[in-house]
Amino acid sequence: MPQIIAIGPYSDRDATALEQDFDARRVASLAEMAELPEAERKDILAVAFMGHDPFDGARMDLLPSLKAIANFGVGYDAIDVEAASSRGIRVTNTPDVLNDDVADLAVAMWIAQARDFEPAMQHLRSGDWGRGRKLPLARKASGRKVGILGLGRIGREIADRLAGFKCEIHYQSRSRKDTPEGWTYHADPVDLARAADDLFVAVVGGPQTEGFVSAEVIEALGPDGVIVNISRGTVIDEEALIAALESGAIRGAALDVFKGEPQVDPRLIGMKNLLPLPHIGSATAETRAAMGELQRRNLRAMLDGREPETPVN
Ligand code: 8YV
Repeated sequence: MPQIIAIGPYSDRDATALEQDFDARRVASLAEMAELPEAERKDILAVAFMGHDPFDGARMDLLPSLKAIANFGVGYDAIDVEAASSRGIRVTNTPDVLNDDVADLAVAMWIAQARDFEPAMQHLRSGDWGRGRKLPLARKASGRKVGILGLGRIGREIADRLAGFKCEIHYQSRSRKDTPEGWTYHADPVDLARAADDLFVAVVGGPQTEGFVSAEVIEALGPDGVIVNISRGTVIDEEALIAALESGAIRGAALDVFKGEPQVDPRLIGMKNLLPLPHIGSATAETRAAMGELQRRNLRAMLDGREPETPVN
């Protein structure tokens, strides 16, 4: 019976490596794992997990021999780590290897919003440019006051890039960080939004940050502000964001993540002042390869009884 199970939509490369190196059985989702007969679940020692469906205590209990969960991703908000710890299950994630990609994407989305990429492309594709029609002017990106919510590994990479765009850097974090001179710390997210022209959401997901970007934060940003979210959909009060985008209380938003994704609120999909992307922050061949390798090194270490490289608990 299999001892390793790989759960999630792995690339061919990662699927092959998991099958060859670990003799892993593969299933598409936690729901599919739950459907396996007990005889095929009871000896499973480790899960290579990829996805965002809740991996809670009840699902862990379906795998009574489980000792390790190696998550494919830096964010592990889908995994109930407390439930894992109380069952003696080790959890690992894949930090750092994706910082560049996620920060690149955040900055790209911010520029695309400021410079109105979508209407500009539409202007060309529709033939309006060729017909000599006028395109309204966009807005400058460089030199803005930017607020980074969460100056962790990814938030820091975003801030470093924006400093190169001559931006004034403001940030909010649980504690003041060691930063270059001139970066301004704000203890409160509303104060951060008030001080910033645009807001980048880079805090971790999970219950402790749910709705952190509240109606008050969104309003404090003001009618020229853009919100960029590369973290988790749960961090933003999506109802408040939809209301602000509809009323023009903010200029726009660029979201790579959504509440309840991959289902996206249909009101968001149709909005002209929203740039939506289907959670592609880490989705480059190079970074996904590095994430897969780190996941497998963690998995191997846990199976061998060694300390994994990037433990969560
Ligand atoms: C996902 C992510 O891991 O690392 C994270 O936290 O959200 C992404 O990189 C990826 O979408 C696979 O689920």
